[in-house]
Amino acid sequence: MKPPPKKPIASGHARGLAHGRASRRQMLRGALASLGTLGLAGCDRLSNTPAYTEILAGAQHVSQAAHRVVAGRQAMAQEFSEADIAAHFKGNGTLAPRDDDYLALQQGGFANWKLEIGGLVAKPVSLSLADLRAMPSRTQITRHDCVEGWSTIGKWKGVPLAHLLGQAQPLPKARYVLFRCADSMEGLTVDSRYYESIDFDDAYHAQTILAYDLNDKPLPIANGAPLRLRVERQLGYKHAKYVMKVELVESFAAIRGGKGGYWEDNGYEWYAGI
Ligand SMILES: Nc1nc2c(c(=O)[nH]1)N[C@H]1C(S)=C(S)[C@@H](COP(=O)(O)O)O[C@H]1N2
Ligand SMILES: [Mo]
Repeated sequence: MKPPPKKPIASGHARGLAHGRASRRQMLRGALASLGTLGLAGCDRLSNTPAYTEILAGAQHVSQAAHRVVAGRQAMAQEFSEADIAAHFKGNGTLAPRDDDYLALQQGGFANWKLEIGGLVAKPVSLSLADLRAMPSRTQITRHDCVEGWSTIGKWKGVPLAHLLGQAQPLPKARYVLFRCADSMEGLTVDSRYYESIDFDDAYHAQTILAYDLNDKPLPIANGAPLRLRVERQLGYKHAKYVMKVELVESFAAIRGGKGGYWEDNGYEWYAGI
C-alpha cells in the first residue's frame, strides 16, 4: 500500500499524467458524441473538420467546467463485459481498518453494522446490510482509475445512492453528500478518519452506488467491507470505502481541513473527473 504523494498539484508528476490521459479519453468520447449529433459521420470526414483538431488540442485542459459542457456530468462511464473483469481487484489505501469500533463490527460479520444517513435530511435513516440488500440494486462492470496510475476492472453491485437519498429526503439547502468512513489514516483518532464528498450531479448519477458486492461476492475487507462508494466518473480516491455514515451538508468548509475529503485536505483536487 503506497499512499499518493502529499503535494501532487505543486510537485507530483504521477497525478498529472494519470489524470490527463484518462481525461482526454473521456473528453474526446464526449466530444465525438456531440459531433455525431451534428450529423457528421465517418472517421475520415471527422478528422478533416477543424472542430476535431480543436477538440484534440482543447482536450488537454479538462476541468469540471469542460466536463459540464463537452461530456455532461450525467454522461455514463464506460461499462465492460464479464470477460474484462480482472482476476484480482487490487486494494489500495487502507486494506484493513484497525479502529476498535470497526474491528468489533467485523468480528460479528457486520450483523450489527448500520449505515446512517443524516445531516440535512427530512428523514434520517439507519439501514442494516440486510435492509440494503433488499433494496433496488444496480450491477456494473467498470474500470477503477487510481491517481497513482493503475486501473482495475471489477463488477460492482449495490444500491443507487439516488434511491437512498429518496428515502432520507435531503432538505433544500443541502448541497453535498459527505461520506464518513471507519478507517483512521494517521493513528487511531476520529479526526483522521477517511472521508469524502460529492455534489448532487454525482450523487444522483445513475452509476453512483453504495456497493456491497464485488465480483459476485460480499465486498472483501481490503476493498471496503461492508459498503463502499462507487462514483464512476471520478478517480479512485473519491470512492470512499468502509462507509459508516452518509451526511448531507450545505458546505464542507468547516469540516476537518475544509477541502471536502481526506486527500483533498492533503492537496488533491476535490473534483477528480475522468
Ligand atoms: N476509507 C477509505 N476509502 C478509500 C481509501 C482509503 O484509504 N480509505 N483509498 C482510496 C483510494 S486512493 C483508492 S485508489 C481506492 C482503492 O480502492 P480498492 O482498495 O478497492 O482498490 O479507495 C479509495 N477509498
Ligand atoms: Mo487511489
